[in-house]
Amino acid sequence: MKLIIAVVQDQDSNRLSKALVDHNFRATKLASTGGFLKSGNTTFMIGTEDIRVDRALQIIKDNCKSRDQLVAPVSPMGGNADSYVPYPVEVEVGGATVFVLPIEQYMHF
Ligand code: 2BA
Ligand code: 2BA
Repeated sequence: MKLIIAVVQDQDSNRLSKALVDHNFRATKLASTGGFLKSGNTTFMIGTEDIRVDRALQIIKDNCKSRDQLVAPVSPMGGNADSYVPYPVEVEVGGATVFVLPIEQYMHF
């Protein structure tokens, strides 16, 4: 079995959740925060059999869009003025950042 960890944008999380259920995948959703933008995103944990991993990845791909997001400048007060960017910067976020990990044991008590 594998554990798929997928960080997706909040806007895509309901659609992805529904698609996973529709395709009979079990999943857990966690509310998370991006280290860079410091805004909310959603982390899915999906435990599944090896042969179904590709299908799960395709569902994630089909349901998560990439979007441009503006990063507001943060005041250098108390921070490092060297890295201060005085104007908003656009970054491309997503569709999804995905990790696939081996599961040593899967138990359900
Ligand atoms: P954030 O950390 O809020 O990052 C949002 C977007 O900002 C990233 O989109 C990327 O385009 C940009 N970005 C992030 N760190 C950067 C940096 N050090 N320099 C320049 N630009 C940077 P994505 O790459 O699509 O990532 C979306 C979210 O996925 C991230 O939100 C983070 O929560 C997660 N993520 C991405 N890569 C990860 C990794 N290697 N490990 C753990 N989480 C990761
Ligand atoms: P939920 O996804 O809210 O699922 C609650 C219960 O609904 C499950 O109990 C199971 O009895 C049923 N269920 C869920 N998905 C189903 C499906 N596709 N088809 C038929 N029945 C389904 P548990 O199996 O005890 O799971 C409790 C919670 O543990 C789940 O909450 C989920 O958050 C997590 N979970 C279970 N299996 C997982 C997996 N393979 N990967 C990630 N999270 C899992």
